[in-house]
Amino acid sequence: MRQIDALKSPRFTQISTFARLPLCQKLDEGEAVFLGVPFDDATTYRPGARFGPTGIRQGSRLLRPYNQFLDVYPFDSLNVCDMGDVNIIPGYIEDTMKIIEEEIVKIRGVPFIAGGDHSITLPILRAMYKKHGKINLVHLDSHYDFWDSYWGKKYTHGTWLRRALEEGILNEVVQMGIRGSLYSRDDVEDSKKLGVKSFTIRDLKYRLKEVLKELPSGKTYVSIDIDVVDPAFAPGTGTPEVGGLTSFEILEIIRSFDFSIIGFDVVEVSPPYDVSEITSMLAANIIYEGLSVLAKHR
Ligand SMILES: [Mn+2]
Repeated sequence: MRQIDALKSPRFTQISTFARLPLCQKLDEGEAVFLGVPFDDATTYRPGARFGPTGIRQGSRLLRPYNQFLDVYPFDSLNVCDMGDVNIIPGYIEDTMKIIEEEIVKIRGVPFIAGGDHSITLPILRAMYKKHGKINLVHLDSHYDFWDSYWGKKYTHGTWLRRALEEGILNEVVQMGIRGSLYSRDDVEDSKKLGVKSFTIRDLKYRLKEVLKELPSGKTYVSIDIDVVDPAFAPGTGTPEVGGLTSFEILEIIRSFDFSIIGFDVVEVSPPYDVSEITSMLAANIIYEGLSVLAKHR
């Protein structure tokens, strides 16, 4: 009779950590760590991204140790563990940003962060700057996110990139996947004024190889708004835009990354708007590919 080793079989009901990995025991554990930032008070449309870390952990249960496309065992080779969630303060954006920055500075491993809305990327970048000096940013999103303010307020999920540029913490910035209706033609002009290399969804769909040649080398932070993916493949998000990447396309783009990843986030996953965990599973797989790229290139 065949015996089943309960400890070796996948425990699909255990949902407490990313990919069923161990919880980190110390701040300096792991060459890469998973970290949740469950903050969504800076959203302008649908909320719910505060449940992103939980959803992504749940969507990660089926991840297996070996990545056949990059030929790496990311969890083993990076000794990945789950650091838990940052203790944010609901309703207090600036206090929460301070906490996020302080917490991330303390962590030794490369952080792979599950949002949360996109406002969390600003304090993460501040922490990266403290650790590494000026860094490059690769930003996948359907939105520019460099608007100056919303309702006269400087900190929202659509203004973090403008703030980071003003603070002088970024070197090269490449964003891709931009689409959807805009407030005005000025939005397009602003990317040139701000020195951001912006590629639209058409650039990605019609001439991806050329675009990928424009990516920076050296220390680079990757920020992925799940809404860069088409709502057909990622419905659980706060500000969906139709006509986006497929799930296959985004995984292939990440697999092609050929730079040194110093941090990585996937934001704007909103499980209350998700269907059959489709968005959470994709986000978990995006993080898996990011970990695999780090494992391959270190
Ligand atoms: Mn977006």
